[in-house]
Amino acid sequence: MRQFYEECKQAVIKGDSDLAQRLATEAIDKKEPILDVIENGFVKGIEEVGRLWEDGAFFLPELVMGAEAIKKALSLLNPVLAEQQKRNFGKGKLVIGTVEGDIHDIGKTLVSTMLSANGFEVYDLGFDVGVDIFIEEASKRGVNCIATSALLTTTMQKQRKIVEALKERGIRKKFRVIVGGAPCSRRWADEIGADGYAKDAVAAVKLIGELIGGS
Ligand code: B1M
Repeated sequence: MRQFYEECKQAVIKGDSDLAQRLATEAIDKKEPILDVIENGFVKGIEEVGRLWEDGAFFLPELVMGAEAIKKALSLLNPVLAEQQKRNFGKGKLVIGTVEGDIHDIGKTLVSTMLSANGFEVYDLGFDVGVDIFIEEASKRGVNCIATSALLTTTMQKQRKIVEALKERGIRKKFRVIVGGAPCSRRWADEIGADGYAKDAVAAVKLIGELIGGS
């Protein structure tokens, strides 16, 4: 199994979308545990791409190709993940999106998939979502939670803006606000007055279940 995860990781590092798709199909055909394949294989690959880019060994084209490869694999794996994880303990409704100025959506989509699979009613607003859009959509759809993803140290400031805007409009108490994404932390959530932080998709399901699952 370890060898198979390594092949998935290498496919992303090489930016080989065809290979990534073939390996994803193989994992599905062999009924592998899809969350493990994603986290121990493909995600390890994109993390390594990020490291190589930071070290100056990779340039933007390699970063983009790695992202394309993992996205191709996830487009096949996410629907199967949703089936494998299907449970029904969630009752809450939420909006989720990547904040304005930020187009990183791989992790957000994974979180969104896992939440849907666990019975939550999820409105995925996509990426580069403005503060007003988050609030308007949350109000319009009558959700209990606004879940925000940010991958850049610059764009994470928009998570603070969402909390502030809710306060300014006198509707802060209507929504639980959750933050996630690589630069975020529990400390960041506390600092900006959010209701919680989750480090990954599994933690997000648990946290949101605790906060709004019974509502
Ligand atoms: Co970008 N990028 N990128 N990038 N990129 C990072 C984030 C970076 C850390 C790379 C690095 O320096 N090592 C760096 C940010 C540095 C910083 O802010 N200090 C960076 C940069 C600088 C940039 C650009 C500025 C590069 C440039 O153009 N010069 C640019 C910005 C574009 C923009 O958004 N405006 C850019 C562009 C891109 C691509 C388009 C090429 C591509 C994104 C493609 C896409 O998403 N559609 C990309 C990628 C792929 C990365 C890295 C390599 C990988 C991100 C990823 O998908 N990880 C990333 C390095 C890294 O993070 N190690 C990097 C896999 C994913 C499953 O994990 O998203 O962390 P993640 O999600 C996890 C958890 O964080 C959590 O659960 C997920 C599943 O476990 N989680 C949540 C996420 N959201 C959550 C929400 C929750 C709860 C949990 O509740 C609401």
